[in-house]
Amino acid sequence: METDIIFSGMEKIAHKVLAGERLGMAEAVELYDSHNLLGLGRMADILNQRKSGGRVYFNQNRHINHTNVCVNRCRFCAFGKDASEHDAYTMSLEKVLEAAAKAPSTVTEFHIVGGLHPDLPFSYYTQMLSALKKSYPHVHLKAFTAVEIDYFASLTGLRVEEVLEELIDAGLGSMPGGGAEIFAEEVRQRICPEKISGQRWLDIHETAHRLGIHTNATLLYGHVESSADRIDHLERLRRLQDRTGMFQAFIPLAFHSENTDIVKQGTTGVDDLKTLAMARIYLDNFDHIKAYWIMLGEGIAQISLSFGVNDLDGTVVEEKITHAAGAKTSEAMEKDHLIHLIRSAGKIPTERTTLYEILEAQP
Ligand code: V47
Repeated sequence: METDIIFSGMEKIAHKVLAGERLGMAEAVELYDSHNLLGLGRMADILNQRKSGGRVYFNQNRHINHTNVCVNRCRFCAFGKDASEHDAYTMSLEKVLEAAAKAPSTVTEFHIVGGLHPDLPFSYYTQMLSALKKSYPHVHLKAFTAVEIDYFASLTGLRVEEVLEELIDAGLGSMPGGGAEIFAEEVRQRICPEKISGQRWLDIHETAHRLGIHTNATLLYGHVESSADRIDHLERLRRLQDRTGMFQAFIPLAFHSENTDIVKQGTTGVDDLKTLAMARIYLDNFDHIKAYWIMLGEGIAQISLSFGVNDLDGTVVEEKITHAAGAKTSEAMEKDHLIHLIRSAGKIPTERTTLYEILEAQP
């Protein structure tokens, strides 16, 4: 039977997954380490089809990175700078508004993240959100990673809840998934010793969820971690999602090594596809698995739509973080091209808002 061939060597796990049962960590590592890429992909595709019925979501967004000055100098990051470096920058609020003004009027989301600046006051961030909201009331503000929220709490002496409440009052709509990196303590210590712990990242997302704020989650993979570390990361996210249900999308981030302190070739196409498919299979309580084409390249991002992915991010515009680390992709994609990629993968391009309300489906 065809199913026997495609799931060759992974029949027992395939049976369990397709029956809708949860995988344990040991089984997931076994699956991850198998070389049956098509079997893994087929499982993920079947689950994805059941959840999304062939829809692939995308949104029209613009990234705004207000500063690259950062007191945390993570070893994997080529974006963060000391204030004294020649290419350090910090945008005034006028410059932030100018950047926003360059976005086409069809943009529905600003994705705003930056470094941990030693001198900017918390009012800079609340004023930024208020000013953007005033000029663009219809645009959703997906802003600040848990790492930034933690930093604002230490800047102000406020509790995380209080920081979030002030940001919500100023216009915060949801939080992006950055800063999660890898939760496994030993590996996290090696790649970003100054960053908040994985548990702190999870606690801040839980607090945001309690306040009604949806968030995303990421995993930085392809550096010095093992497949067991990756599954451990997914396990911690799955447990939190069981409690809150407020994560929207999971986005694996493929490590780029140029200008970083970690010497490593980039991830491979097979590893990228396996990671996206594993995420769909393991994170059975996440609705959306997102491919970030900026990091994956257009080709792998498109193929991933048959490996469990139901969301393709996005029009983006002016991506800085991955390009500082050597990304060869362009920094933006036209909506029509996104639609073309999705449609020619046999899927239904579906334009969404940040909160996954459907704006336009194009069968
Ligand atoms: O927080 C930093 C990671 C993140 C590198 O939530 C790197 O919708 C690879 O979080 N190689 C920023 N990754 C991107 C991000 C994101 C992207 C798209 C959508 C969403 C979302 C979130 O990129 C950082 C960090 O985790 N990163 N340096 C690097 N050299």
